[in-house]
Amino acid sequence: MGYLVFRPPEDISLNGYRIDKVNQYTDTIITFYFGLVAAGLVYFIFKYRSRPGHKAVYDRGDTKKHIAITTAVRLLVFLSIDVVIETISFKDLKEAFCKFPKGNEVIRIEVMPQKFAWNFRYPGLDREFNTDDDIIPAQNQMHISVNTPIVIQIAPWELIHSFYLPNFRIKIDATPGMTKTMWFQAVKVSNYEIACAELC
Ligand SMILES: [Cu+2]
Repeated sequence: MGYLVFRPPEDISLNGYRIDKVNQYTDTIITFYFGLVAAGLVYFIFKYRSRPGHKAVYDRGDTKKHIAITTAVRLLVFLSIDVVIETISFKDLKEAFCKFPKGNEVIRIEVMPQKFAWNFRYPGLDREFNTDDDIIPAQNQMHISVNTPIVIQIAPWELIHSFYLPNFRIKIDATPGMTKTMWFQAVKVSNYEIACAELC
């Protein structure tokens, strides 16, 4: 299917293409339906306008025929938008995002939210957070290895914030009282932005 021109930030993650695919499908299908509805509206306004020899009438659209057409369109929209997007999303969750990597090569990082900033903590050699060998880099800096699964957890602090890595297609809300985890993997070496997607 040919997609509309839409240029997301460069994707350098293993599974980011899945997010892009859902976004592109959503953009394409809603643009198609919007175009269809807008064109129909213009066409019918013109066709049934008041003019000499033709009086405009008010129609409640509640005859059996109208209800049948409306139901068919609703069903079509539900099946081609909602059902398709849900199906792709659940497949992505099952095959990638909820399938957390395990093993010694996994790097764990704790993300500690702060107003307008992010702090990070690495567990050190013992692989446990909150021990003497934890490593804390300079503020707003997260260093990761390429081609290595990274599991991040957001500390459940009293702050609303949203951890956003546009180039990895990763976005997690920091929610007071909840420790949230997510994983991703880089496939390219470079420097990328760490953003916040929620005014803190
Ligand atoms: Cu924020």
